[in-house]
Formats: sequence, structure tokens, C-alpha cells
Amino acid sequence: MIILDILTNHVQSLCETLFRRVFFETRLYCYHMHFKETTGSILAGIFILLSSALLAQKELPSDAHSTKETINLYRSLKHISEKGFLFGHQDDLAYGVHWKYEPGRSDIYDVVSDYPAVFGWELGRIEIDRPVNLDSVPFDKMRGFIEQAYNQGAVITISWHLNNPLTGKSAWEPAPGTIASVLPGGEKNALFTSWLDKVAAFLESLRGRNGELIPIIFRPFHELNGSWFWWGGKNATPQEIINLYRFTVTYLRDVKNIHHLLYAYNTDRFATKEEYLERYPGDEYVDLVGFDIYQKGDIISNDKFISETDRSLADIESIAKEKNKIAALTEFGYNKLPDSTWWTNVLYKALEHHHIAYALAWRNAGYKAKENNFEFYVPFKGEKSEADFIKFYNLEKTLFEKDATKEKLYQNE
Ligand code: BMA
Repeated sequence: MIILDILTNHVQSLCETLFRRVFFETRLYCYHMHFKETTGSILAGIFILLSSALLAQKELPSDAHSTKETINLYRSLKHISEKGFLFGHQDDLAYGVHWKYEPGRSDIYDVVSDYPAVFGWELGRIEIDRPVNLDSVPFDKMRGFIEQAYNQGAVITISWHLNNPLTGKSAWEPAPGTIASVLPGGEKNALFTSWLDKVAAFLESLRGRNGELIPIIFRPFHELNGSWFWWGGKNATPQEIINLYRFTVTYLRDVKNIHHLLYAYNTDRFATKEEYLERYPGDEYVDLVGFDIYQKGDIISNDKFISETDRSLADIESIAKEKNKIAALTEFGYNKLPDSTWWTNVLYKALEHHHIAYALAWRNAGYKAKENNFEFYVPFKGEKSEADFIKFYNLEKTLFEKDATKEKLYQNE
């Protein structure tokens, strides 16, 4: 497959070179033959059209029936990295460290008077008909937040910590045979497809002002090389997770006719490109390649975090290039931000030389009574990394909602 992709890319770039050559030769010929200027221009125009059609062909999502807005978003995300990266935050509009459901409020907005350019949301428990997700966000409110952000020109990405279909327990409770049970022929296949029907219904309910479907970066079965979820790591063979990923995409795309999704293939931290690609379902099922990484421990770990993130970004960038996909940092964070200069001194140092579409910070859950602990990954008013985050915001390459609005990501410019 990889060889085929490389060959296709080579053939395409050869064709492009050929078209460019023919274009110049045609103009030269017309000139020598003393053709009228208009004839030369028409012929040259035809060649421009042909070559741009060829170029555009390379810029299509994996779903051949993607909606117009989804194609436009895909193309915009491919090119945004020439300017910088979109900054994202999970559950941004729903709650912050010291508040919940205050219309228009966001911890990011409180600090920089701008919203993130990417909004992450989570569908866990939609499969069991709960009105609120596993982090207490009501799905009705989530739909409103998604529509609000899309109408401002921002990007939406959705994860799904779905329960274990075999046991009915949480996503974090693996059981042998779970994947086999949900695939065709398995005892939980009908249950799993009924869960996908519920996801499809929610996704189809997300509409823009003119009734158009809101494009979503969907990242099912994320962190799939880690062993904490029932679908990942040691809990399944690589081929099983590949089959599960393919089944899910095929079902949503071809059975449910959902055509407004860009699929993100999403590992946790990884050591090599080979490890990264071990569970890759294939180019026909994937639009973005990303990974999640969290800094842990004391700030002494800063250098390690910078070098590991830097190296991993270089790897996914090169994979994205080979496979003609979009690279992204699908989740990141350093819980409770122990370093007040983390944004410019650590995160930015890891990101600045790379070409990725976006980086999504995890949620500002605040106080978690169960664990008697705090969880937050972005500053809030009064938090100690606030001043450094403002500096980070002001850097040219960090793009927030105001930048996203200007970029008109859903329009074909
Ligand atoms: C984890 C934590 C949990 C949360 C889960 C799913 O990283 O934030 O509190 O329930 O993600 O969003």
C-alpha cells in the first residue's frame, strides 16, 4: 500500500511537471507561429485548468462523497500550516475551572479575549441514551456550542470514549474478545451498530445557518496504541483494531451515508514511525494523522517533553507527507501547568518548527471531587501561566478563532 501511495504521488507530480512544461511550450509555440494573442491565451488557459484539476485531485478527503464544506475544510487544513497552527481546547464553551454553562464564557476568552480556533467535544454515553456525556455535558447544549463555533468559522473535533460493548462497563475496562464481539458475526455486532446509529443521528443533527451539515473531525478509538481502553494496545491485536476502524468508517460512510466527517487516526505517544503505523487502517479510511501527548511530573521533565514532542511531530509530518494527509497534535497538556512559562518556553519550542494543522489542549475540568484533585490544561483568569499564555497568543503562528474566521475555512477561496 505504502509503495502504491508513493508511486501515485510520483506519477501525479510527474504529470504536474509535464503540464507545466506543455503550458510554456504552447505559449512559446503560439508566439513563434505569430498566433493571435487570444489564441495563445485560450490554449494556455486550458492547460492551467487541466493542471489545477490535477492538483485539486490530490486535495480530497478519503470519503469520495464528502460534502462541499467538508472538502473545503480539508483543503484549508492542509494549507493552514503554511501560516501556523490552530489552537484548540476540549469542552471550552461548556465549563471552566471556576464556572459552568455561562453563555459566551470560556477560560481562554477570559485570558485573551478570543476563543480557540478548534473546539473538542466528547460523545461518551450517547451510546446508552444518556442526555449528558461522561463529563456531564448535556448533548443538547453541546449541539448549540458546536453550531455557535462553526458559525464563527472555527473547527470542531469529536472523540468518543464509548463503553465496552461486551461488558457494558466503561471504555477503560477491557475484556478479552471485545473487538471480535462487535465485528460482523459477533454477539455484540447489532448492539455496536445501534450505537453507531446514535452517533450518526447526533452528527446529522449538527447544522449550519443554511441547514448544511457541520464538518467534524472525528477521532474514534483514539490512543489506540495504549492499553487503557478496550480497543487499544495489548487488549487487541493490531489487525483487530484495524478491522474495527474500517468497519466503523464503512458503516458510517456507506450504510448511514454520513459524508461530513474527516477521520483522524490517533495514537498516544509513540517511539517510531513503524510503531505509529502498526494499527493504521489504510489511506482510504483516514484524513488526519495525529497523536496525544501529556507532560507528567516535575518541570525537570521540560526538556524531555520538548524533544519527544518535537521528534514525534517530525514523524507524523513525514507520514502525512508520504500519505498526503493532514498532521495534527490531537491532544496535549501538562495538568495544573506547574511551569508558569510553559506556553512559550516548552510547548512553543516543541511546535514552532513544525507544520501541523492544529493542537488541542485537554479540558479544564477543575476540581474533581472523586479524586480530590484538580484537572486543567489551559490558564484561566488569575492562573499563574496567564501572562505567558498572552505572549503565546500574540505569536504569529498561534491561530485562534479570530484568525480562523478570517481564513474562511469552509469556503472555497
Ligand atoms: C480524561 C479525563 C477524564 C474524562 C475523560 C474523557 O482524560 O479528563 O476526566 O472523563 O478524559 O473526556
